[in-house]
Amino acid sequence: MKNFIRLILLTTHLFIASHVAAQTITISNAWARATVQGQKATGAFMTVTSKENSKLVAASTPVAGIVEIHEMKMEKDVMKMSALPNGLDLPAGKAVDLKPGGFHIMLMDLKLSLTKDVAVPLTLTFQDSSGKKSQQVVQVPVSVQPPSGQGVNHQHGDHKH
Ligand SMILES: [Cu+2]
Repeated sequence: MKNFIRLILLTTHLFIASHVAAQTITISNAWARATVQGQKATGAFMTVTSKENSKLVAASTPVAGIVEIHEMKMEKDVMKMSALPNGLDLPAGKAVDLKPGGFHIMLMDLKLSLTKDVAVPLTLTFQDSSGKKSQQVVQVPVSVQPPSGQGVNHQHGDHKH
């Protein structure tokens, strides 16, 4: 009986801890681009707002062998993308957009095709200014087009893989 009560307390504690983390960092408009058969990589996009200075330092999902946080930018008229070695800065209170043509979460070594209307669980690891890490799991819907209201004018951002 004692163990049972302890288990309840522990579960409650975990619940509160994850609830606090969810309030500090808000994720909206998440989506991942659908893939065709044989395609090994795609991008996931979202808007991330942190109440305190924080960083997105890592991401993972069971559907991809490698997940990296990427930046895409023009370099001498050529679109280039590269991994952010120190993660993505999330300044306090600022909505940071991950969208086609800009920052994105790169899913590589895909284990299966991402067909539209399924959702992919994505675990995001954040690090606050004191170095403390926290994780948040987001269910990312797979879509062919960005959801309405996000990045619709950025069609040039398609990845060439
Ligand atoms: Cu990329």
